[in-house]
Amino acid sequence: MPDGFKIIPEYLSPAAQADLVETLRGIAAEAPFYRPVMPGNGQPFSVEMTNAGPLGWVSDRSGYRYQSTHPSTGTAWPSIPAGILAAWDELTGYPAAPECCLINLYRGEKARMGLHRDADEEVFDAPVLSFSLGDSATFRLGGASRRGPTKAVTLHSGTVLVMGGESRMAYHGISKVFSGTSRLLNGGGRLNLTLRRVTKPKP
Ligand code: MD6
Ligand code: FE
Repeated sequence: MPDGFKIIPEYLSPAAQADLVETLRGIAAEAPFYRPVMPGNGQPFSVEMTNAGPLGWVSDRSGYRYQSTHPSTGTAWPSIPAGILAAWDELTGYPAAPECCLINLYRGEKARMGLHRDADEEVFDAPVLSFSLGDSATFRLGGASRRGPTKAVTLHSGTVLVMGGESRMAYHGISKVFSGTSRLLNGGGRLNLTLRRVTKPKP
């Protein structure tokens, strides 16, 4: 595995996972999950999304970007849960808080996320941190180019992934979600929280 790439299975206890799902229920009540579309062709994502934090990551026909409001309700995104902010401090040691907590919802056998890089931020010196909840999934980690080999890692509920250092700009994606492997979410499926610093911290 590349330098700076770390997987921490069972970082969240079953009780902490249940608490976090409850908190996310509240966030989704304020900022409903919606299905983004691809820039250009407007093809819908197979994953539904919402955000917490001062800046949310969105995609629509005009492109990918960060914005402070929900694209359909027009209101500010809810705050990032306190426990998640504490985990960011503990695991990244970065001297500023994350600004975006992207929340991905995978429902049904066809939900996946193609190979991509997290590259819409202004700064890349902070790691990206991700939390997995619910059904297990296959995470694919590639390298600096979209072509080339990938390694498969299974992410189970409660796992935290750190992509820092050399791995920060690596291609990655979710190739499969294994339906029925967790009972954490009512109705099944998988949630992923991806935390990122977007802007350069003020000195
Ligand atoms: C997912 N994760 O697990 C999608 N990106 O559903 C990501 O795209 C991701 O897990 C950057 C760093 C960690 C991640
Ligand atoms: Fe990503």
